[in-house]
Amino acid sequence: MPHIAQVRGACPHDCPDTCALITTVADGTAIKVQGNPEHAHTDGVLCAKVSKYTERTYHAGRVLQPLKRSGPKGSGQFTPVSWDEALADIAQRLHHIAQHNPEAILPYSYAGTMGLVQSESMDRRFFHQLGASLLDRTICASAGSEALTHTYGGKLGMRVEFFAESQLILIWGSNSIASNLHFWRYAQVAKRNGAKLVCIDPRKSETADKCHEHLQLLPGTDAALALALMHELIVNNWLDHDYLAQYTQGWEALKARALEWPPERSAQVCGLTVEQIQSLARDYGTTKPAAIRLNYGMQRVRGGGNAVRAIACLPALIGAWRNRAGGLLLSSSGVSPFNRPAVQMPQLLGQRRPRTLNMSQIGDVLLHEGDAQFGPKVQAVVVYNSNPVAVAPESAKVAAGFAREDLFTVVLEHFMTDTADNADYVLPATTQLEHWDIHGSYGHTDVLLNRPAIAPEGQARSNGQIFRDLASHMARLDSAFAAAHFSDSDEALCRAAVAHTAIDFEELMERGFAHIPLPDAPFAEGRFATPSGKCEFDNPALARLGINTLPDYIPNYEPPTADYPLAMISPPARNFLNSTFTNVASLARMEDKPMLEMHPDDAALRGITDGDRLRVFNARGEHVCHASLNGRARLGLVVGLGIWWRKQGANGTNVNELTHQKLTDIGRAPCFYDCAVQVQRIAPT
Ligand SMILES: Nc1nc2c(c(=O)[nH]1)N[C@H]1C(S)=C(S)[C@@H](COP(=O)(O)OP(=O)(O)OC[C@H]3O[C@@H](n4cnc5c(=O)[nH]c(N)nc54)[C@H](O)[C@@H]3O)O[C@H]1N2
Ligand SMILES: Nc1nc2c(c(=O)[nH]1)N[C@H]1C(S)=C(S)[C@@H](COP(=O)(O)OP(=O)(O)OC[C@H]3O[C@@H](n4cnc5c(=O)[nH]c(N)nc54)[C@H](O)[C@@H]3O)O[C@H]1N2
Ligand code: SF4
Ligand SMILES: [Mo]
Repeated sequence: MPHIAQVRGACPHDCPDTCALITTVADGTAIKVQGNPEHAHTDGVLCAKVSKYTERTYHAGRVLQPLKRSGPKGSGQFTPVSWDEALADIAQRLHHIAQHNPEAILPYSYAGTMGLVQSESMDRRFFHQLGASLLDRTICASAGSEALTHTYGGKLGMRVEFFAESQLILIWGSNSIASNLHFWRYAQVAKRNGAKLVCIDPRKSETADKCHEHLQLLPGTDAALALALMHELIVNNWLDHDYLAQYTQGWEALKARALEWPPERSAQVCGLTVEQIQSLARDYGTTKPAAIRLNYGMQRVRGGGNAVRAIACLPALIGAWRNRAGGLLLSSSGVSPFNRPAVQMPQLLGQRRPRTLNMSQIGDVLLHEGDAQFGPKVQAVVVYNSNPVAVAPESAKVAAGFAREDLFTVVLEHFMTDTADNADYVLPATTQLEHWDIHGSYGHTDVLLNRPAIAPEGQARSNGQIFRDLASHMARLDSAFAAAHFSDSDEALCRAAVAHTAIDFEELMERGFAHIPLPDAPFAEGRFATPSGKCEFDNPALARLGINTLPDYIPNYEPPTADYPLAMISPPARNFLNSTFTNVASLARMEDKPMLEMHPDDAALRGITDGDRLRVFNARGEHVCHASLNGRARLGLVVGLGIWWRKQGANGTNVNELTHQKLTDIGRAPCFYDCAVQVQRIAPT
């Protein structure tokens, strides 16, 4: 009889759902990964991607031993080496650079795994001790998060489970079925109880298909829509005057701004009809409880921060916050109880104040020669939990940066991604089934513990272990790295994260999850986390940042032009998670190949039929893919679902060949969905 065990864990992916997992292990091999039925949000259900987790874990392409580059940069030629050889050499190289210029070393990481230990613990201690450049982690959510913080005082909002009790749900800039499945399950309960669902999205997404109404606005025009909704709430007096008077700041000023936006004006800007806007305003002004599931899809444009501020004001106008099933949810990560300073030890920087480099401009950063303002040229980059060559904007520059022969690059990875191809060393990392971690969530308000279900595959080591081992090699060159805090185990780091908080580690060990104690309706009686304690419609602090203190509509950087007449967005494909899973055969088959969704009229104008091979291009570059006339793109819009690896593309590029490195109004974030292109059919040869 095989020995069967069931191990509790957490999904590590960058997804608001943070599901609780149960892995079935037979004689040391993981045979099944399922949702934990005891965890209410997960409810025993996983998405298609993580249901296939064993296929990814035991994938033949896993990197299972340290690799050293043996050919030219980017040639993909590597030789296996021992851990000791790799770590000793890396420590030497980093130490050598750090002696003269620690800021010439740059860590580059994002949320390939969201666990606190494997994404922001021992790595931070290591780079703080070194004095390396700091990384501004802006690639996903900082426009929206900072905008929300400038309005509510934090990344706070409705509890996701209470959407089940709402009577009206605006699903705004979110393809929930694809990217927030467990929220969608609550919306379905509400729908069965008579709620109306409205989707606000330029693309007719899988979610739009299932909503009662769909407002297919032009990308980057959400602030104009929100201001017109306010206009209608004001002229029809669908306002909660008492809530406005007690719990908001700057109402008179916001009112004056909103009155500049009659629906006729917004309809023009948004590419909607006046009736659509009036009807949405009527629903929003007269239905209780009314809830907004705002998501990050609408903040990847120049005015993304202002748009989030405008939308975030809406619930206060109608007093929606009074009910636990009313209000808005963008991110719940502000309730995290984790003791990050204990885990990351910023004090290891001492008196040093290294520069901060923006990950969303990694192309320009790596190509910069260095000067007084920028500081030293980047000489070494250590990448983990991210695949910048595929996911960062304007990838021709990113690829050129990583191809620099004089850049020393270390990549901790599971697979030979586009980024790993450019490494000097690739270090094999464990997956979630092989290591400890602890997780908060940005879509619900529980904490989860992940225990290792199986032993590390091959010679893989956890990120935590790799930075501990690197520190122990550094200790031979610099005694500061011999300190005891460089030996804390991954499990000890999990414990330290919740020590002296409301979360009981023993409960996590037993059940795998714990609830953060919270009120049902966070802003029912104001109590915003802002300096004024109010919802800050008008936020004077923004003036110091050079930003309009009232939310405003800011047009896109790249409105369509004669040369590039089509707006391109590139939201996630349902069966991939950013560039993760694109190499898992069963999932890649479902997404088929890189596609560009087009409106049939835009296609006909260019002699394009469904399935044709296309050139999508602008002044920055060109991407070859295939036409999909599936009815999802509106007129004037094309949609390149992401994010394939560059090397999977027909001409060795992906959609980010076309995107630019300009930043959002608030939050210094990329503008992936603010991008104009032209499309041409490629004649079959
Ligand atoms: N299956 C799957 N799930 C994922 C991911 C994935 O890659 N695959 N990625 C994860 C990550 S990292 C994140 S950040 C989230 C992302 O998920 P979301 O926060 O939901 O954001 P996006 O998927 O970028 O975009 C969501 C929707 O916004 C629409 N949109 C684009 N531009 C605009 C606009 O200007 N206005 C409006 N109103 N809508 C617009 C897009 O068409 C898309 O349907 O999902 C996570 N979940
Ligand atoms: N055009 C366009 N570009 C986009 C977006 C878009 O919508 N359109 N979305 C943007 C968004 S929202 C985001 S969040 C970023 C995401 O960009 P990234 O954060 O780079 O996410 P992934 O592409 O999933 O790459 C994560 C990598 O981490 C690795 N990994 C996972 N777990 C571990 C681990 O435990 N250890 C180590 N060492 N490695 C691990 C995986 O194998 C994977 O290769 O992309 C952005 N790029
Ligand atoms: S990717 Fe999201 S929906 Fe899928 S298992 Fe992970 S947390 Fe759950
Ligand atoms: Mo993201």
